[in-house]
Amino acid sequence: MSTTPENMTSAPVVQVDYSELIPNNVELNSDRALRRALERWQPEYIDWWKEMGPDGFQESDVYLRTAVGVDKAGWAKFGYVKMPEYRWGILLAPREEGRTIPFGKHKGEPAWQEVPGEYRAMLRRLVVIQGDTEPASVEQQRFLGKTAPSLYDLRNLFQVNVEEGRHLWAMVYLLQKYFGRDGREEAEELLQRRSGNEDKPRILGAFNEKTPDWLSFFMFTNFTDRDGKMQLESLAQSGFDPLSRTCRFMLMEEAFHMFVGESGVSRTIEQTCIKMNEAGIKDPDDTGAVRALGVIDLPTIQRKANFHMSVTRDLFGAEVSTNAANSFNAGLKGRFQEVKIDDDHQLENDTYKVMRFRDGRFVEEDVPALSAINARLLDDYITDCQGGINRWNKVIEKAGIDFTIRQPHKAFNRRIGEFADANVSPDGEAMDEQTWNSRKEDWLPSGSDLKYLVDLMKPVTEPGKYASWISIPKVGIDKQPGDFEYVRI
Ligand code: BYC
Ligand code: FE
Ligand code: FE
Repeated sequence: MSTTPENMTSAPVVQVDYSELIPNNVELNSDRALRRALERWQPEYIDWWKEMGPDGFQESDVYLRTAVGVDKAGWAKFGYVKMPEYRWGILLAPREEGRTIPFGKHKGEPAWQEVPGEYRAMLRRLVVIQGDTEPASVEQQRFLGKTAPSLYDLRNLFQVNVEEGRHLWAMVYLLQKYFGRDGREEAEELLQRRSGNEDKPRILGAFNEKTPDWLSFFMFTNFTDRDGKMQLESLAQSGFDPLSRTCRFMLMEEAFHMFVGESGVSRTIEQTCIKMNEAGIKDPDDTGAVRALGVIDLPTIQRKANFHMSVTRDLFGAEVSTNAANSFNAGLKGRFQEVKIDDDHQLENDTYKVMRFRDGRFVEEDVPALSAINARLLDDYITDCQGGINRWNKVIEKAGIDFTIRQPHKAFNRRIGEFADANVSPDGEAMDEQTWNSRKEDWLPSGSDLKYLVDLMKPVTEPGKYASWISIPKVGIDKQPGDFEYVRI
């Protein structure tokens, strides 16, 4: 999996100052006001972490990776850490000398080192929305430690959690450094909203859903963290240089989150196939027989994937969006791998084909490319998802089982955008609401699927041992041996 941002330069290693309360490579020492603001926010963050971060395990030693620099070759080190003592730092990718704004109406002008006044509100909104997702995911994953299938998986959960915490730090740094008093207020509010809370929910839909079981966690880190990758990559193109540099470094951490997701689902599928073959079960739809083996049947895995894919697609916003056109035009948020695209990067005269839903039918329409920025990113995302799904299908095929995991139709189960009001099956068949309601349990996890999964999740805490439903990983983290004690509980 190659998810490294393309425009990383191999600049000299900028060592991080660890004598500081807040490790950083942004010369925090020389900016007293910012330093004070961050040092005031830090204890509130720790309170939030203790209240809403992983339930239990706060005193355990966890074998974690900590970012210690921004050089591609050696940016992280491994060691046992108690999570509340993790060194959440502020790390920006090296500044590229002479960087210019790569797209939009300011294309070619020097990249902004300060917030451009006319775009302040738009920029702040993007940073706040990005920042809000990071603690939200930690909150969603809060109880999973209690049912981890192994110490290896438990450690990976915590690694993802502390890094999402660091991503929150990254956005809070931008808010506090560049947005003055309202930035500080936004930083406070990022610690006050709560995933799934009726009165003060997180901003985007998918981040208020539950992550009740480990298959959800793996689907989330594969599909939803992948939205994170796409969005960060688009923000990494930004003409606002501090945002670009922050996102470029975040992307280096993001690759591991998707690894956890893709390999987690893959190991789940593999174990199902192994057990089916051992028991001589050929029919993947024989749910009762498959579940009796203590593994997750493939149709349930497909339904879980359907749920996470559709909910995550909503995170791209409306396919046709003036917000997206404005932030592209302003040079704040680009397209996926903007600098690699061969066009004028201004799009004033271009169109993009968008699938729309008109009078109960799907039609392709040419839409002004600027308005279709979200549609294009969603298309890129769907392409990006397919690679991992193909690898899952190889596992099934190798086991000789007749089943294929598929991406549902773009319009399936959507709440935002073009298809929000449509009722569409995974195969793309439009229907009335009543029919949808009577059939949706064929396509989305049912109450009994979820109950089966929750009942199946029993913690395994002996080093080198794994729950019945998941296979053993091929290699350890940091090349550790199979019986390594990743978490000392
Ligand atoms: N839920 O023109 P529209 C990650 C709102 S994940 C609720 O359609 P726009 C991570 C929208 O806010 C990456 N509301 O959309 C992953 C707007 O409301 P207001 C997170 C929604 O603005 C795993 C209205 O609908 N980063 O990092 O073009 C673990 C109309 O907006 C939703 C970003 O998303 C929704 N799903 O695009 C940890 C990047 N969708 O303002 C972390 C920053 C839309 O009119 N955000 N609305 O009241 C953006 O670029 C854009 O805000 C969006 C929406 C792509 C999200
Ligand atoms: Fe993140
Ligand atoms: Fe992530």
